[in-house]
Amino acid sequence: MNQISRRQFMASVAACGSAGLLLSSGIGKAFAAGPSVIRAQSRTIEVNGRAASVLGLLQSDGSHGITLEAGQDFAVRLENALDAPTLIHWHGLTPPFGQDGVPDLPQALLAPGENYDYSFPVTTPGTHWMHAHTLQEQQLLAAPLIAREPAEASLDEQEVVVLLHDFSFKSPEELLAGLTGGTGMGGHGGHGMGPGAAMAPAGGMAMDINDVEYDAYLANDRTLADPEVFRVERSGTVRLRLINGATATAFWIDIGSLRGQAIAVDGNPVTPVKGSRFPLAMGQRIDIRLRLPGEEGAWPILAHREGAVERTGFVLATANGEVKRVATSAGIPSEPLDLSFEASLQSTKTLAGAEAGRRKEVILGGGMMGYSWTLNGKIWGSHDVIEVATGERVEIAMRNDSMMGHPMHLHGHHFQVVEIDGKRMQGAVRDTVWLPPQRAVTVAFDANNPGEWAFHCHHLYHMAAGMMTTVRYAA
Ligand SMILES: [Cu+2]
Repeated sequence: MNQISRRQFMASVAACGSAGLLLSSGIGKAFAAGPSVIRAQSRTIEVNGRAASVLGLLQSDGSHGITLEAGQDFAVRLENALDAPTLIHWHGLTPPFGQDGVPDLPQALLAPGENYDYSFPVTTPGTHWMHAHTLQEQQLLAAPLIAREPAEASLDEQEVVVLLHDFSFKSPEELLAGLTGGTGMGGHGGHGMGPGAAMAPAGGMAMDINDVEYDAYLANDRTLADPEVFRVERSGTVRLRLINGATATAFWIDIGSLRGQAIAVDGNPVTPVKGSRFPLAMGQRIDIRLRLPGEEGAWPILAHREGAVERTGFVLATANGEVKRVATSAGIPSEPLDLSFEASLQSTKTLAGAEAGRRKEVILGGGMMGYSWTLNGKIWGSHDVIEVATGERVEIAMRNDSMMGHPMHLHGHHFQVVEIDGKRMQGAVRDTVWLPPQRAVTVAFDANNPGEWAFHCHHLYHMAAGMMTTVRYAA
């Protein structure tokens, strides 16, 4: 299929109502005509047959999130149409300090009715996303942010963008209180050896996998009872751009019988890795290129909750492919996330060859008891700032001494995974890396974007319970 008919095909797919395909929304939109507007607003979706009042980040044409081309500036007016203060972080972009969207680092929350114009060059193309850096993230204040490489426009492949989430009819404040015992600190929230606990690794201690029980798991706001169906072509090529926007849930992505390969993580290209199951922690993204069979059919793409039976997903189906119902329970629990996929990754670009000028050790600690999570023994507020110097290559050597996995995210930079459990490597370039219990991962980054940048666990409640610090350097 040539490019023109591809575009026509995709346009017809869009016309059929696949709102999740962010087709051409914002592409090539003349920023000269002014910034794109993203409005933080409330909206209603249906979950498990009930109306759910959630939040969203919508453009005026109703599309969720934004797609733009690398090389263009990120020129976005954020409008707060909520009745509460908010601020949005551009996860995966590397704006100058001041436009990162983390409350008080340094920008203040926008009051209801307030706007802010963001403008900076997009230097890190790829599959990214935007989300509130507050408990509002749990209320689905999150959306795709896709920065396409211009060269990708000429590829004969269909793009499918899906944001995963975990959903509760409870408020995030209620969920947090359930974990902390309602005191902010202390208490145990009645967790114990529930469905998320157990599994005994080498040390024989119990490992905690999931600490929040949700009412549903969503893929583009939908469950498997009513999944989004993307119409695809026989023998076509599809690029999945998958975003784990869940606040407290890691997934295994399962592409079933299809043949696929991971081609990028957190927006950064990797040497393709074939597989049928790929781990995706909170905050992370994965691009998977799929080749569809030559016959009619329908293929569910599933996101299986780590260490549990629940799953969500969406369906790729040819024009006449029959879509069958997939149960929301897989019947048997999935494995906990591990580092075998991470260890197989090789970036197609490496950071500039400089030796690390500085190595900082960060111990991940804390636990379900008292629901306190720490970096180097400290919680946010009494944290030790990680001081580095402009221009140096910095390594952050993380070791997880806790019994729960943590997706660690550094703002303002992309880093390279250079060591797993003491073994040196030229691993993936990414912005969020998974630290399973009792494992060690070292990442390296170039200090080329001065400021004071959040560095934290991307499990929302771990962050809220203290698992955050900053990396700081002056220009
Ligand atoms: Cu964590």
